[in-house]
Amino acid sequence: MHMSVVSLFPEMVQTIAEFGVVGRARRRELVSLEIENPRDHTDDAHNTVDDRPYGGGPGMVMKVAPLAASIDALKSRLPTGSPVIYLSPQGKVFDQDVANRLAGLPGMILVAGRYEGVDERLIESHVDEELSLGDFVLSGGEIAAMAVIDAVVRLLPGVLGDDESATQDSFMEGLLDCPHYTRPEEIEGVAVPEVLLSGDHKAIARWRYQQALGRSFERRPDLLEKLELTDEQQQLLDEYLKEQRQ
Ligand code: 4H6
Repeated sequence: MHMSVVSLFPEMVQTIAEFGVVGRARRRELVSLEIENPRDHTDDAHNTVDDRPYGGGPGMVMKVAPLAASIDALKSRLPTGSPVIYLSPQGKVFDQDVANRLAGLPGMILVAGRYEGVDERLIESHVDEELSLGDFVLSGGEIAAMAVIDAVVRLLPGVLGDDESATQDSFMEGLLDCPHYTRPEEIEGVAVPEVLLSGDHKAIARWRYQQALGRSFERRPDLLEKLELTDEQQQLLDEYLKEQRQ
């Protein structure tokens, strides 16, 4: 897959993309990453990429021309069918379903905004999709773009080893994860749940699934509403809630 980012801080993007799962995927050439700096697409002496907002007010707005030239340059080098995605608080919410859809594409161009964002006409003329990580504000779009890259790259075939694949379990899909424990068996009087030491793989799988259901119900009821529980799932959840109350 061919990833690319338009950013005024290319070193920031480059550095994040050297580590962990994404860094390894790049070294194995499962993913390519190109970064385009709008400042390299200016023609004035000061390499101006921003200007004052029409209508007045504080802050600056990113100019169309350097961004458009950056996107056009990347488009000429990326496979057709690579959409331009702008990360902003005004976008549709990015979730695992969106990540799965993007993982099926040949590539993408992620546009990271700075200042107060970009001139709206750039969005109209050059952006295919506007995405948001959620209802919070970052100082720039780079970290949001890197979050999208990370979430998508880990879905690509061959990127995660068998050990790392979190959702081998189609069961657990759409639920919060169960709690995890490692050695030692006891820390300051707090023991690992007994079932995890039992060696009973069926009982362990049942407990983990019950924990996932219970925690989802308590912390993210919106996730359970999307699922529509079977009688068996409802029973497991009822048992979890009964045990919590004791
Ligand atoms: C576009 C427009 C994404 C990008 C404005 C980006 C949060 C998210 C940005 C801005 C982002 C998200 C500039 C607005 C700084 C606030 C960069 N913030 N901002 N939720 N910031 O995905 O001021």
